[in-house]
Amino acid sequence: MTTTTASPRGRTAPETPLREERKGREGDAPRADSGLSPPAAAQAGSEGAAGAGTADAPRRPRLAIMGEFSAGKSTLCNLLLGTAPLPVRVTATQLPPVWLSHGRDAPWRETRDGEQLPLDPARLEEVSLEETALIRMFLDADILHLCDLIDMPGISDPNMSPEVWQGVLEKADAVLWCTHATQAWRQSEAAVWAEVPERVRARSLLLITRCDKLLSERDRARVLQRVRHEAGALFEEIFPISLTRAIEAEYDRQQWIASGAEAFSQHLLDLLQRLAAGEAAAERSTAPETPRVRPIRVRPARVRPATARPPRPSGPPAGCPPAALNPA
Ligand SMILES: Nc1nc2c(ncn2[C@@H]2O[C@H](COP(=O)(O)OP(=O)(O)OP(=O)(O)O)[C@@H](O)[C@H]2O)c(=O)[nH]1
Ligand SMILES: [Mg+2]
Repeated sequence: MTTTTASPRGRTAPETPLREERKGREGDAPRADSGLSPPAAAQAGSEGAAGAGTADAPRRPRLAIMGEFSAGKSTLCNLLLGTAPLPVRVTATQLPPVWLSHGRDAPWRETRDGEQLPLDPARLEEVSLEETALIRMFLDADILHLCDLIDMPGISDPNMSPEVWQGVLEKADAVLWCTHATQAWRQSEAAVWAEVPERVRARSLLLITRCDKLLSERDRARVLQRVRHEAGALFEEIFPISLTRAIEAEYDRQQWIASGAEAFSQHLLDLLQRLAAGEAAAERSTAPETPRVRPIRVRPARVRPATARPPRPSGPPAGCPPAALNPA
């Protein structure tokens, strides 16, 4: 992970990602590395704090990762990030929403009272659920050039009041919903999904995770058919995937494709470009000057330990999966 260790001072900020929609104007935004503490940078609308682009670009699309506990939400986030800053466990992690943006600022958490306090990323799981509404983290990850990722708590977590994730969801542009293959698309999931605004639902993706747990092709086909029947109309697209096999695949193209990651990541890239174009169009309708949308290319990403990330090679070796996400 590439966050810095500078500690922000605790303070109360009137404008935060959680409580106030960012207007998407970057002309007044200082750079994320401007030396402001993270809360101050957030108030000023820095790149890292608000998922914004450069001074002439609209803010980045925001993807919320949702689903039942242990559905693979954090595993998916780590796969997309190509590193592993988020804890992945068999049992529920019971973390508040974790909002990840591009940048190098130190992480912080926002209390339910709106106070922003410094946070030790190595002690993420010690964060008090009762007191904390949101965690903000900043990474120098390729995917975060294209979008912000928000790793949400499990929808049925009894310790997490729905208001917490509902407040964050209001800020999202689309959702990547993870559902366990072995118990896919339960009533509890459908009930929560019905509460999500149509604006978000229409461009969201459903991932049937843990497909490696379905042992026969026949079982996989059956589950996919049922989920398509029950939820096909509720999502833009549905993808069966094994997240663990996608992570293990690294540059093994055949395993990457077989895991389902290829089809999903190609669609995700397309979705992000459409979301970015939509943001740009919204900007054009209100701003006098036309903002630019960053062009993106496809290049592989791999999951590496958060603490020991080697330098990215200048180019992928022959035969690597051209599927994961990387900006130009
Ligand atoms: N076999 C298999 N295991 C998976 C897959 N995706 C995730 N897991 C495992 O499922 C467990 C839970 O994964 P997490 O990513 O922590 O799930 P989560 O949805 O973030 O869980 P909470 O944050 O607790 O709600 C971990 O042991 C993962 O390794 C998958 O595709 N296949
Ligand atoms: Mg998790």
